[in-house]
Amino acid sequence: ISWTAAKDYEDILYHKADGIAKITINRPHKRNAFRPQTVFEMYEAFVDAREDPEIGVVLLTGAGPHHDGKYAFCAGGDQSIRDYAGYVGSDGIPRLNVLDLQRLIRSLPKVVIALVAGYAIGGGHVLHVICDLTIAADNAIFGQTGPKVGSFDGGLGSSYLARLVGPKKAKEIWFLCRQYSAQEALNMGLVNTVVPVDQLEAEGVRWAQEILQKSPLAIRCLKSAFNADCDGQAGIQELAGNATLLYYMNEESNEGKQAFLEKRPPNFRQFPWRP
Ligand code: 2NE
Repeated sequence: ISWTAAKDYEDILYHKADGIAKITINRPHKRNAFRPQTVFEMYEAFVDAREDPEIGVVLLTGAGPHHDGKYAFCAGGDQSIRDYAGYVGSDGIPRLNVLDLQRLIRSLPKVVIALVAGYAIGGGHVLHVICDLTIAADNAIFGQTGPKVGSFDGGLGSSYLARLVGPKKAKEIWFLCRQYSAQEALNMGLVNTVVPVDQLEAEGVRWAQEILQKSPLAIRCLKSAFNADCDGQAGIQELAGNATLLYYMNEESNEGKQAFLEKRPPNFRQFPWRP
């Protein structure tokens, strides 16, 4: 696949090719830990991918390996700039803006696949959890650290994790802060497959290409249906929004609009009340 740089950023790389967008966290010296700037850039790239009708799948990954040979997907929030009330950027304002990014990924009407090589730790682990699919390299290491470093994610980072691996396992992951291998992650349903690290991106592209052969509207509705109950009213809003989208594409809906524009009563009697 021949990637084209879609935009230049400081903390991430953003590429596109043949219906696929690739967002790469590019702070390998920090095991790809994120600062507010990193998250703002990822947010912008995800919005760009959402708005681009050519794009159906987004790959989220981490740059690497670093000079020491180690790989990382993401090691969570950058602890060196963590201060009272959050992570502090160049504007001096503390933020937890990764939560906005989590919601964007959840509600993106396209498939997001995490490609995890090396560490997916802390808030970086949560990022892969909320992606629709995860492909792990054989060197991937998964874990939460919150209670060890004075943090926690009680939102999707715990409730949705519990849906993936079950409540007992999710509590173990958070309470003990252990690290788990790719094979252990596969066994507990935390990832979809494990591949050799040098085949990670190629495997991600293969999965994306397979998805791109499918019906965009079917995938869109399925994603919101899978997420609706866990996402509460916002999930139902998204699912219902898809129903409205489909209705707008239907003659019955068009009759209402046309009648209004033509200043006549709508003729809905021509449409059946289906069983
Ligand atoms: C990821 C892990 C296990 C890797 O260990 P190792 O031994 O392979 O690498 P090392 O030496 O720890 O890290 C390499 C360099 O990356 C930096 C380190 O400080 C080190 O820098 P130098 O000493 O070479 O200058 N680095 C790694 N992770 C960093 C981080 N998160 N922030 C800043 N610098 C980091 C090991 O590095 C590790 O355990 N990292 C910390 C993981 C962690 O606790 N993350 C935060 C969890 S809280 C969170 O993400 C969060 C949340 O809970 C709620 C909302 C938002 C965020």
